[in-house]
Amino acid sequence: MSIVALSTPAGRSAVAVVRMSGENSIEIAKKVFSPFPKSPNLLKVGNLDTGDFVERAMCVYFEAPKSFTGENMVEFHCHGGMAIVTSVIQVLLDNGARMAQNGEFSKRAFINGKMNLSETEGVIEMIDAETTAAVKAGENLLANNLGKKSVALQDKLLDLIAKTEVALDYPEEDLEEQTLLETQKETQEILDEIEKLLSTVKAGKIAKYGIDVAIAGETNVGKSSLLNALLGYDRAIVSSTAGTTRDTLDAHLTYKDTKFNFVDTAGIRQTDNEIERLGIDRAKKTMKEADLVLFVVNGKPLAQQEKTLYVLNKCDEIDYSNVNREDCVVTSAKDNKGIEELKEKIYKMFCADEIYSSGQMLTNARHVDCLNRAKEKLQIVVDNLFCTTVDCSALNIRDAWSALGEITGTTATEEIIDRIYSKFCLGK
Ligand SMILES: Nc1nc2c(ncn2[C@@H]2O[C@H](COP(=O)(O)OP(=O)(O)OP(=O)(O)O)[C@@H](O)[C@H]2O)c(=O)[nH]1
Ligand SMILES: [Mg+2]
Repeated sequence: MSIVALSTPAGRSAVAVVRMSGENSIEIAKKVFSPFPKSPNLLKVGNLDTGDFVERAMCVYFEAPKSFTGENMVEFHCHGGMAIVTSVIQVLLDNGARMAQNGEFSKRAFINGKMNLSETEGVIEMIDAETTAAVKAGENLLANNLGKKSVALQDKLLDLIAKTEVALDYPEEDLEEQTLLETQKETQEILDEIEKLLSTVKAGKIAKYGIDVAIAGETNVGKSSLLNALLGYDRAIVSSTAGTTRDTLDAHLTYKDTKFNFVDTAGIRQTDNEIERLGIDRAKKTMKEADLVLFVVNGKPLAQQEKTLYVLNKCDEIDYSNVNREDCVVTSAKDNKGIEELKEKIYKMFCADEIYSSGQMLTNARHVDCLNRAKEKLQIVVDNLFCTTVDCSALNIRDAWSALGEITGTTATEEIIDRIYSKFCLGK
Protein backbone atom coordinates (compact mmCIF):
# COMPACT_ATOMS: atom_id res chain seq x y z
CA MET A 1 0.00 0.00 0.00
CA SER A 2 1.25 3.48 -0.75
CA ILE A 3 2.31 5.56 2.21
CA VAL A 4 2.29 9.31 2.50
CA ALA A 5 3.88 11.81 4.89
CA LEU A 6 5.09 15.35 5.21
CA SER A 7 8.86 15.20 4.80
CA THR A 8 9.66 18.76 5.85
CA PRO A 9 9.08 20.13 9.37
CA ALA A 10 5.48 20.88 10.30
CA GLY A 11 4.63 24.55 10.56
CA ARG A 12 4.87 27.66 8.42
CA SER A 13 7.46 27.52 5.68
CA ALA A 14 8.05 28.70 2.14
CA VAL A 15 7.89 25.17 0.78
CA ALA A 16 6.62 21.89 2.22
CA VAL A 17 7.40 18.52 0.66
CA VAL A 18 4.81 15.74 0.83
CA ARG A 19 6.14 12.34 -0.14
CA MET A 20 4.35 9.23 -1.26
CA SER A 21 5.80 5.77 -1.85
CA GLY A 22 4.29 2.53 -3.10
CA GLU A 23 3.29 0.72 -6.24
CA ASN A 24 0.19 2.78 -7.00
CA SER A 25 1.55 6.12 -5.87
CA ILE A 26 1.96 7.38 -9.46
CA GLU A 27 -1.67 6.45 -10.26
CA ILE A 28 -2.87 8.25 -7.16
CA ALA A 29 -0.82 11.31 -8.02
CA LYS A 30 -2.18 11.41 -11.56
CA LYS A 31 -5.70 11.67 -10.17
CA VAL A 32 -4.96 14.87 -8.26
CA PHE A 33 -2.14 16.62 -10.12
CA SER A 34 -2.21 17.97 -13.65
CA PRO A 35 -0.53 18.24 -15.96
CA PHE A 36 1.38 15.27 -14.59
CA PRO A 37 5.12 15.23 -15.47
CA LYS A 38 5.73 13.31 -18.69
CA SER A 39 8.83 11.55 -17.44
CA PRO A 40 10.39 10.62 -14.09
CA ASN A 41 12.93 12.70 -12.14
CA LEU A 42 11.58 16.00 -13.51
CA LEU A 43 10.03 18.63 -11.30
CA LYS A 44 6.95 20.10 -13.02
CA VAL A 45 4.65 22.95 -12.04
CA GLY A 46 0.95 22.19 -12.09
CA ASN A 47 -2.33 22.17 -10.21
CA LEU A 48 -2.95 19.95 -7.24
CA ASP A 49 -6.68 19.67 -6.70
CA THR A 50 -7.27 19.01 -3.03
CA GLY A 51 -11.06 19.20 -3.30
CA ASP A 52 -10.99 22.15 -0.91
CA PHE A 53 -8.87 24.33 -3.21
CA VAL A 54 -6.47 24.05 -6.09
CA GLU A 55 -2.89 24.34 -4.94
CA ARG A 56 -0.30 25.56 -7.41
CA ALA A 57 2.51 23.13 -6.69
CA MET A 58 5.36 21.19 -8.19
CA CYS A 59 5.47 17.46 -8.66
CA VAL A 60 8.20 14.96 -9.40
CA TYR A 61 7.96 11.20 -9.62
CA PHE A 62 10.53 8.44 -9.47
CA GLU A 63 10.07 5.02 -10.97
CA ALA A 64 10.91 1.82 -9.10
CA PRO A 65 13.57 0.77 -8.44
CA LYS A 66 15.30 4.11 -9.02
CA SER A 67 14.01 5.88 -5.95
CA PHE A 68 14.90 6.30 -2.29
CA THR A 69 12.62 3.46 -1.20
CA GLY A 70 13.08 1.38 -4.34
CA GLU A 71 9.35 1.74 -5.03
CA ASN A 72 7.41 4.17 -7.21
CA MET A 73 7.56 7.51 -5.44
CA VAL A 74 5.98 10.91 -5.86
CA GLU A 75 6.89 14.19 -4.23
CA PHE A 76 4.73 17.29 -4.09
CA HIS A 77 6.44 20.57 -3.33
CA CYS A 78 3.65 22.82 -2.11
CA HIS A 79 3.40 26.08 -0.25
CA GLY A 80 4.28 25.60 3.40
CA GLY A 81 1.59 25.93 6.04
CA MET A 82 -0.42 23.35 7.90
CA ALA A 83 -3.82 23.96 6.24
CA ILE A 84 -2.34 23.42 2.79
CA VAL A 85 -0.35 20.36 3.84
CA THR A 86 -3.29 18.82 5.68
CA SER A 87 -5.53 19.11 2.61
CA VAL A 88 -2.86 17.76 0.27
CA ILE A 89 -2.27 14.74 2.49
CA GLN A 90 -6.02 14.21 2.93
CA VAL A 91 -6.71 14.06 -0.81
CA LEU A 92 -3.94 11.47 -1.21
CA LEU A 93 -5.43 9.42 1.62
CA ASP A 94 -8.88 9.72 0.00
CA ASN A 95 -7.41 8.29 -3.18
CA GLY A 96 -5.99 5.19 -1.56
CA ALA A 97 -2.77 6.01 0.25
CA ARG A 98 -2.34 5.65 4.00
CA MET A 99 -0.31 7.65 6.52
CA ALA A 100 3.27 6.47 6.83
CA GLN A 101 4.58 5.33 10.19
CA ASN A 102 7.78 6.68 11.68
CA GLY A 103 10.78 5.66 9.61
CA GLU A 104 8.65 3.75 7.12
CA PHE A 105 10.27 5.25 4.02
CA SER A 106 13.71 4.24 5.31
CA LYS A 107 12.40 0.84 6.35
CA ARG A 108 11.08 0.25 2.84
CA ALA A 109 14.44 1.34 1.41
CA PHE A 110 16.03 -1.29 3.67
CA ILE A 111 13.54 -4.04 2.83
CA ASN A 112 13.90 -3.35 -0.89
CA GLY A 113 17.66 -3.62 -0.64
CA LYS A 114 18.34 0.03 -1.49
CA MET A 115 20.27 0.61 1.71
CA ASN A 116 21.40 -1.54 4.57
CA LEU A 117 20.46 -0.78 8.14
CA SER A 118 23.57 1.20 9.07
CA GLU A 119 23.33 3.22 5.86
CA THR A 120 19.80 4.34 6.70
CA GLU A 121 21.03 5.17 10.19
CA GLY A 122 23.71 7.30 8.50
CA VAL A 123 20.98 9.40 6.92
CA ILE A 124 19.46 10.03 10.34
CA GLU A 125 22.85 10.88 11.86
CA MET A 126 23.36 13.44 9.11
CA ILE A 127 19.95 14.99 9.70
CA ASP A 128 20.54 15.13 13.45
CA ALA A 129 24.08 16.50 13.10
CA GLU A 130 24.76 19.80 14.80
CA THR A 131 28.34 20.13 13.58
CA THR A 132 30.15 19.32 10.36
CA ALA A 133 32.14 16.66 12.23
CA ALA A 134 28.87 14.86 12.95
CA VAL A 135 27.73 15.29 9.34
CA LYS A 136 30.95 13.64 8.18
CA ALA A 137 30.44 10.74 10.57
CA GLY A 138 26.90 10.30 9.21
CA GLU A 139 28.16 10.45 5.64
CA ASN A 140 30.60 7.70 6.43
CA LEU A 141 27.81 5.48 7.63
CA LEU A 142 25.76 6.30 4.56
CA ALA A 143 28.79 5.48 2.40
CA ASN A 144 28.67 2.05 4.05
CA ASN A 145 32.19 2.28 5.45
CA LEU A 146 31.19 0.62 8.70
CA GLY A 147 28.94 -1.83 6.86
CA LYS A 148 31.80 -2.94 4.63
CA LYS A 149 34.08 -3.43 7.62
CA SER A 150 31.57 -5.49 9.54
CA VAL A 151 30.82 -7.64 6.49
CA ALA A 152 34.56 -8.22 6.00
CA LEU A 153 34.86 -9.30 9.64
CA GLN A 154 31.85 -11.57 9.22
CA ASP A 155 33.54 -13.20 6.22
CA LYS A 156 36.62 -13.93 8.29
CA LEU A 157 34.45 -15.44 10.98
CA LEU A 158 32.74 -17.63 8.40
CA ASP A 159 36.14 -19.02 7.42
CA LEU A 160 36.79 -19.79 11.05
CA ILE A 161 33.42 -21.46 11.41
CA ALA A 162 34.17 -23.61 8.36
CA LYS A 163 37.43 -24.69 9.93
CA THR A 164 35.90 -25.61 13.25
CA GLU A 165 33.10 -27.42 11.49
CA VAL A 166 35.59 -29.70 9.83
CA ALA A 167 36.59 -30.71 13.31
CA LEU A 168 32.95 -31.29 14.22
CA ASP A 169 32.38 -33.44 11.15
CA TYR A 170 35.37 -35.63 11.90
CA PRO A 171 35.39 -35.87 15.68
CA GLU A 172 37.57 -38.97 15.63
CA GLU A 173 40.40 -36.86 14.29
CA ASP A 174 41.30 -34.68 17.22
CA LEU A 175 41.86 -31.13 16.19
CA GLU A 176 45.58 -30.74 16.16
CA GLU A 177 47.15 -28.30 18.49
CA GLN A 178 48.50 -26.51 15.45
CA THR A 179 44.98 -25.91 14.12
CA LEU A 180 43.80 -24.74 17.51
CA LEU A 181 46.68 -22.31 17.71
CA GLU A 182 45.82 -21.01 14.28
CA THR A 183 42.18 -20.55 15.20
CA GLN A 184 43.21 -18.72 18.32
CA LYS A 185 45.52 -16.43 16.36
CA GLU A 186 42.90 -15.66 13.73
CA THR A 187 40.23 -15.01 16.32
CA GLN A 188 42.60 -12.67 18.11
CA GLU A 189 43.22 -10.79 14.88
CA ILE A 190 39.52 -10.27 14.37
CA LEU A 191 39.24 -9.20 18.00
CA ASP A 192 41.99 -6.64 17.43
CA GLU A 193 40.10 -5.20 14.48
CA ILE A 194 36.95 -4.92 16.55
CA GLU A 195 38.95 -3.23 19.31
CA LYS A 196 40.30 -0.80 16.77
CA LEU A 197 36.80 0.12 15.71
CA LEU A 198 35.68 0.44 19.32
CA SER A 199 38.61 2.72 20.08
CA THR A 200 36.89 5.40 17.98
CA VAL A 201 33.89 5.64 20.29
CA LYS A 202 35.29 8.60 22.20
CA ALA A 203 36.03 10.52 19.00
CA GLY A 204 32.55 9.67 17.75
CA LYS A 205 31.00 11.00 20.92
CA ILE A 206 32.92 14.23 20.51
CA ALA A 207 31.90 14.60 16.86
CA LYS A 208 28.29 14.05 17.81
CA TYR A 209 27.92 15.80 21.13
CA GLY A 210 31.02 17.98 21.47
CA ILE A 211 33.82 18.28 24.01
CA ASP A 212 32.69 18.79 27.60
CA VAL A 213 35.01 21.38 29.06
CA ALA A 214 34.83 22.34 32.75
CA ILE A 215 36.24 25.73 33.74
CA ALA A 216 37.42 25.40 37.31
CA GLY A 217 39.83 26.82 39.86
CA GLU A 218 39.93 28.97 42.96
CA THR A 219 37.68 31.98 43.37
CA ASN A 220 38.39 35.20 41.53
CA VAL A 221 41.02 33.77 39.19
CA GLY A 222 38.93 34.80 36.16
CA LYS A 223 36.97 31.65 35.27
CA SER A 224 33.80 33.48 34.29
CA SER A 225 35.84 36.11 32.47
CA LEU A 226 37.52 33.30 30.57
CA LEU A 227 34.17 31.79 29.63
CA ASN A 228 33.01 35.14 28.30
CA ALA A 229 36.22 35.63 26.36
CA LEU A 230 35.96 32.16 24.84
CA LEU A 231 32.37 32.76 23.79
CA GLY A 232 32.92 36.30 22.59
CA TYR A 233 29.97 37.66 24.56
CA ASP A 234 29.06 38.33 28.18
CA ARG A 235 27.43 35.13 29.33
CA ALA A 236 28.49 34.98 32.98
CA ILE A 237 28.50 37.57 35.73
CA VAL A 238 32.00 38.78 36.50
CA SER A 239 32.93 40.70 39.63
CA SER A 240 35.91 41.30 41.84
CA THR A 241 34.01 39.76 44.78
CA ALA A 242 35.33 36.27 45.45
CA GLY A 243 32.62 33.63 45.15
CA THR A 244 30.58 35.32 42.40
CA THR A 245 29.63 32.18 40.50
CA ARG A 246 27.58 29.71 42.51
CA ASP A 247 25.73 27.47 40.13
CA THR A 248 27.23 25.73 37.12
CA LEU A 249 26.69 27.62 33.91
CA ASP A 250 26.59 25.95 30.49
CA ALA A 251 27.42 27.60 27.21
CA HIS A 252 28.23 26.21 23.77
CA LEU A 253 30.58 27.30 21.07
CA THR A 254 31.18 25.80 17.66
CA TYR A 255 34.88 25.89 16.85
CA LYS A 256 35.80 24.66 13.38
CA ASP A 257 33.78 21.46 12.93
CA THR A 258 33.26 20.71 16.62
CA LYS A 259 31.12 21.83 19.51
CA PHE A 260 32.75 22.93 22.77
CA ASN A 261 30.41 22.55 25.73
CA PHE A 262 31.80 24.86 28.40
CA VAL A 263 30.67 24.76 32.01
CA ASP A 264 31.72 27.62 34.24
CA THR A 265 31.81 26.58 37.89
CA ALA A 266 31.96 28.02 41.40
CA GLY A 267 35.44 28.91 42.64
CA ILE A 268 36.83 26.30 44.99
CA ARG A 269 37.64 27.50 48.51
CA GLN A 270 36.89 26.73 52.16
CA THR A 271 33.52 28.21 53.06
CA ASP A 272 30.81 28.07 55.68
CA ASN A 273 28.18 29.34 53.30
CA GLU A 274 25.85 26.46 52.49
CA ILE A 275 24.86 27.70 49.02
CA GLU A 276 28.44 28.22 48.02
CA ARG A 277 29.34 24.78 49.32
CA LEU A 278 26.62 23.22 47.17
CA GLY A 279 28.07 25.13 44.23
CA ILE A 280 31.54 23.78 44.96
CA ASP A 281 30.16 20.23 45.08
CA ARG A 282 28.68 20.80 41.65
CA ALA A 283 31.98 22.19 40.43
CA LYS A 284 33.77 19.03 41.55
CA LYS A 285 31.18 16.82 39.90
CA THR A 286 31.45 18.81 36.66
CA MET A 287 35.23 18.43 36.70
CA LYS A 288 34.91 14.71 37.16
CA GLU A 289 32.51 14.24 34.30
CA ALA A 290 34.26 16.57 31.85
CA ASP A 291 36.43 15.49 28.94
CA LEU A 292 38.77 18.32 29.82
CA VAL A 293 39.27 20.63 32.79
CA LEU A 294 40.54 24.13 32.22
CA PHE A 295 42.05 24.80 35.61
CA VAL A 296 42.46 28.54 35.89
CA VAL A 297 45.22 29.89 38.13
CA ASN A 298 46.78 33.25 38.89
CA GLY A 299 50.32 32.12 39.46
CA LYS A 300 51.98 28.74 39.52
CA PRO A 301 50.27 25.78 37.83
CA LEU A 302 49.85 22.69 39.99
CA ALA A 303 51.38 19.32 39.18
CA GLN A 304 50.43 17.80 35.83
CA GLN A 305 47.12 16.05 35.96
CA GLU A 306 45.10 13.87 33.68
CA LYS A 307 42.72 15.69 31.30
CA THR A 308 43.73 19.07 32.74
CA LEU A 309 44.98 22.17 31.01
CA TYR A 310 46.21 24.96 33.25
CA VAL A 311 45.08 28.38 32.18
CA LEU A 312 47.54 30.92 33.55
CA ASN A 313 45.24 33.91 33.55
CA LYS A 314 45.77 37.64 34.13
CA CYS A 315 49.00 37.68 32.13
CA ASP A 316 48.50 41.43 31.82
CA GLU A 317 49.43 41.59 35.51
CA ILE A 318 51.40 38.42 36.15
CA ASP A 319 54.67 37.45 34.50
CA TYR A 320 54.52 33.88 33.22
CA SER A 321 57.64 34.02 31.08
CA ASN A 322 59.35 31.33 33.14
CA VAL A 323 56.57 28.77 32.66
CA ASN A 324 57.11 26.49 29.72
CA ARG A 325 54.87 23.48 30.07
CA GLU A 326 52.80 21.66 27.45
CA ASP A 327 49.77 21.59 29.72
CA CYS A 328 49.72 25.37 30.27
CA VAL A 329 48.21 28.20 28.27
CA VAL A 330 48.86 31.81 29.16
CA THR A 331 45.85 34.12 28.86
CA SER A 332 44.40 37.43 29.76
CA ALA A 333 40.64 37.10 29.76
CA LYS A 334 40.49 40.81 30.30
CA ASP A 335 42.56 41.73 27.23
CA ASN A 336 41.47 38.75 25.14
CA LYS A 337 45.02 37.39 24.96
CA GLY A 338 45.76 33.72 24.37
CA ILE A 339 42.09 32.90 23.85
CA GLU A 340 42.40 31.72 20.24
CA GLU A 341 45.50 29.72 21.18
CA LEU A 342 43.52 28.06 23.96
CA LYS A 343 40.69 27.09 21.59
CA GLU A 344 43.18 25.68 19.12
CA LYS A 345 44.93 23.73 21.84
CA ILE A 346 41.66 22.18 23.00
CA TYR A 347 40.77 21.33 19.43
CA LYS A 348 44.12 19.68 18.79
CA MET A 349 43.85 17.58 21.94
CA PHE A 350 40.66 15.91 20.74
CA CYS A 351 40.23 16.45 17.04
CA ALA A 352 43.64 16.47 15.43
CA ASP A 353 43.96 12.84 14.41
CA GLU A 354 43.17 11.40 11.04
CA ILE A 355 40.30 9.26 12.23
CA TYR A 356 38.49 12.34 13.44
CA SER A 357 38.99 14.33 10.28
CA SER A 358 37.99 11.37 8.11
CA GLY A 359 34.77 10.91 10.07
CA GLN A 360 35.34 7.18 10.33
CA MET A 361 34.27 6.67 13.89
CA LEU A 362 31.46 5.06 15.77
CA THR A 363 28.68 7.49 16.60
CA ASN A 364 25.78 5.12 17.05
CA ALA A 365 25.20 3.28 20.34
CA ARG A 366 23.57 0.37 18.56
CA HIS A 367 26.66 -0.28 16.47
CA VAL A 368 28.83 -0.08 19.55
CA ASP A 369 26.61 -2.60 21.27
CA CYS A 370 26.81 -5.04 18.32
CA LEU A 371 30.60 -4.78 18.28
CA ASN A 372 30.82 -5.23 22.05
CA ARG A 373 28.70 -8.37 21.90
CA ALA A 374 30.84 -9.79 19.10
CA LYS A 375 33.94 -8.92 21.10
CA GLU A 376 32.67 -10.68 24.21
CA LYS A 377 31.94 -13.89 22.34
CA LEU A 378 35.30 -13.92 20.56
CA GLN A 379 37.12 -13.22 23.80
CA ILE A 380 35.54 -16.36 25.23
CA VAL A 381 36.81 -18.30 22.23
CA VAL A 382 40.35 -16.99 22.60
CA ASP A 383 40.43 -17.55 26.35
CA ASN A 384 38.96 -21.05 26.36
CA LEU A 385 39.91 -22.62 23.07
CA PHE A 386 42.15 -25.23 24.64
CA CYS A 387 39.85 -26.19 27.47
CA THR A 388 36.45 -26.28 25.83
CA THR A 389 34.70 -28.35 23.18
CA VAL A 390 35.02 -27.40 19.54
CA ASP A 391 31.27 -27.03 19.12
CA CYS A 392 31.16 -24.59 22.01
CA SER A 393 33.76 -22.43 20.28
CA ALA A 394 31.93 -22.74 16.97
CA LEU A 395 28.75 -21.57 18.66
CA ASN A 396 30.47 -18.52 20.11
CA ILE A 397 31.97 -17.64 16.75
CA ARG A 398 28.52 -17.95 15.20
CA ASP A 399 27.07 -15.62 17.85
CA ALA A 400 29.81 -13.09 17.11
CA TRP A 401 29.08 -13.39 13.38
CA SER A 402 25.41 -12.80 14.05
CA ALA A 403 26.06 -9.78 16.30
CA LEU A 404 28.17 -8.19 13.56
CA GLY A 405 25.44 -8.87 11.02
CA GLU A 406 23.04 -6.77 13.04
CA ILE A 407 25.05 -3.70 12.07
CA THR A 408 23.99 -3.95 8.43
CA GLY A 409 20.79 -5.70 9.45
CA THR A 410 21.30 -9.04 7.70
CA THR A 411 20.97 -10.99 10.94
CA ALA A 412 18.64 -8.60 12.73
CA THR A 413 15.20 -9.96 13.54
CA GLU A 414 12.07 -8.26 12.25
CA GLU A 415 11.41 -7.11 15.78
CA ILE A 416 14.77 -5.34 16.00
CA ILE A 417 14.29 -3.78 12.56
CA ASP A 418 10.84 -2.49 13.55
CA ARG A 419 12.15 -1.09 16.80
CA ILE A 420 14.99 0.76 15.06
CA TYR A 421 12.84 2.32 12.37
CA SER A 422 10.09 3.32 14.78
CA LYS A 423 12.64 5.63 16.38
CA PHE A 424 13.12 7.46 13.09
CA CYS A 425 10.98 10.53 12.55
CA LEU A 426 7.80 10.69 10.51
CA GLY A 427 8.36 11.28 6.83
CA LYS A 428 11.82 9.72 6.96
N1 LIG B 1 43.79 42.03 35.19
C1 LIG B 1 42.98 41.05 34.91
N2 LIG B 1 41.86 40.86 35.63
C2 LIG B 1 41.04 39.84 35.31
C3 LIG B 1 41.33 38.95 34.27
N3 LIG B 1 40.35 38.01 34.22
C4 LIG B 1 39.48 38.32 35.18
N4 LIG B 1 39.89 39.43 35.86
C5 LIG B 1 39.22 40.07 36.98
O1 LIG B 1 39.21 39.18 38.07
C6 LIG B 1 38.02 39.34 38.84
C7 LIG B 1 37.33 38.01 38.99
O2 LIG B 1 36.88 37.60 37.72
P1 LIG B 1 35.80 36.47 37.52
O3 LIG B 1 35.78 36.15 36.09
O4 LIG B 1 34.54 36.83 38.18
O5 LIG B 1 36.51 35.31 38.32
P2 LIG B 1 35.94 33.88 38.74
O6 LIG B 1 37.09 32.96 38.78
O7 LIG B 1 34.80 33.50 37.89
O8 LIG B 1 35.45 34.15 40.21
P3 LIG B 1 34.38 33.36 41.10
O9 LIG B 1 33.16 33.14 40.28
O10 LIG B 1 34.15 34.26 42.23
O11 LIG B 1 35.02 32.09 41.51
C8 LIG B 1 37.20 40.38 38.11
O12 LIG B 1 37.42 41.62 38.72
C9 LIG B 1 37.77 40.37 36.71
O13 LIG B 1 37.61 41.60 36.05
C10 LIG B 1 42.53 39.16 33.52
O14 LIG B 1 42.88 38.44 32.58
N5 LIG B 1 43.31 40.21 33.90
MG1 LIG C 1 32.86 33.09 38.27
